[in-house]
Amino acid sequence: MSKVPLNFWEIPESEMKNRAQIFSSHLIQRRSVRDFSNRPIPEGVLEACLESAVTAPNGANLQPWHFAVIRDPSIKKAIREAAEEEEKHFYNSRAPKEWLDALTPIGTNANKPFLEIAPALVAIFQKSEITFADETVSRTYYSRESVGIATGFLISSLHHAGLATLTHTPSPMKFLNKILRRPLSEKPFLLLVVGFPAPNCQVPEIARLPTEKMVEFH
Ligand code: IYR
Repeated sequence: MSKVPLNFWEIPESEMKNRAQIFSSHLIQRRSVRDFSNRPIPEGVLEACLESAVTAPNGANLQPWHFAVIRDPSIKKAIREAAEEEEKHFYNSRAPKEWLDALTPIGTNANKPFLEIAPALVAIFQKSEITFADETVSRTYYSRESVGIATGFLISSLHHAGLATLTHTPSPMKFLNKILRRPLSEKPFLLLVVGFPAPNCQVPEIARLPTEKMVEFH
């Protein structure tokens, strides 16, 4: 394989810690939002954030992801109806009691009005195979890790751009293949709800563990 020089973005050492702290002080403000406004997303913002998402490191550079952006109200409605159907089963029978107990402080239930109210949903698919331009097919590698990292990039970019998100995972999510006409070789990974919070939006009062409880240095 031919190689090209790395275009490394050198930051003066005296600025590095400050930059890291500014970044974390902004990321710390991110919260999952469940009460969305129908305020439209300014043009080009979501598109630019998707440009960031697809830069994620990924297995063998096969880029094993597909992002379906849904703004059409009739498709959002179909997704809400299908998701609520699955969620009803989850909350009424499928979820073990410990799981429901863990969710009590968050206050979630089977109603998902935000799937219709928020201006955009991004359905993220994990590809098990890739078809190249010459129509040959390759399996993908580390696709779950790759898609997870790309989703993290997307969530961070959207937050940085001034938008709120919710990582929504109705289970199972097969209905997304049907509604969005994606092949079965693509597994729905996550449904990201994107928009502005509703005026006076409230979020659960949660505490994050002290960082030193989760990080160690050797
Ligand atoms: N998918 C369900 C349940 C749910 C699960 C977890 I883990 C959460 O952090 C939040 C909700 C729902 O969306 O309601």
